Amino acid sequence: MKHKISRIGLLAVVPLLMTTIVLYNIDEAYAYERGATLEETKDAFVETEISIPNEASDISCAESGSCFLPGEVTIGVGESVTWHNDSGVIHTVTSGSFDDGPDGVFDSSIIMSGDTFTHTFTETGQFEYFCSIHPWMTGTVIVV
Ligand SMILES: [Cu+2]
Repeated sequence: MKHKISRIGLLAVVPLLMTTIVLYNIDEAYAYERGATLEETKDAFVETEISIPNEASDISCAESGSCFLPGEVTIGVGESVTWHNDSGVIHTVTSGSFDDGPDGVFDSSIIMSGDTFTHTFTETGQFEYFCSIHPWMTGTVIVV
């Protein structure tokens, strides 16, 4: 019985180890291919997630700050933010403000229910955004 357990353990560990080694090498190869270090390449894959919840289409989310969850994120240069439309209705993620209009940094156009939008931030700064369908929906991405 003891033998059986260790053999099963080995069967599980060996493929896992091999997968890890293969994945690490793919990462490294990809980094070199782009002329970047492995660290720089890993940084580029850091992704921050923001949820658009069902409550977003109700104006009261503005008071509780829950139109985008979280409403404010801080990321590093070169990192990405992905917005998930977890609600049952359409939204947009548009940089700028409803009063001043889109500033052209990013604009998802319509995000269908269940879909996502990703933007990679290549410069530092504070980026305000809103939903062009529900103007009370606002959020901030701070890039340092
Ligand atoms: Cu919206």
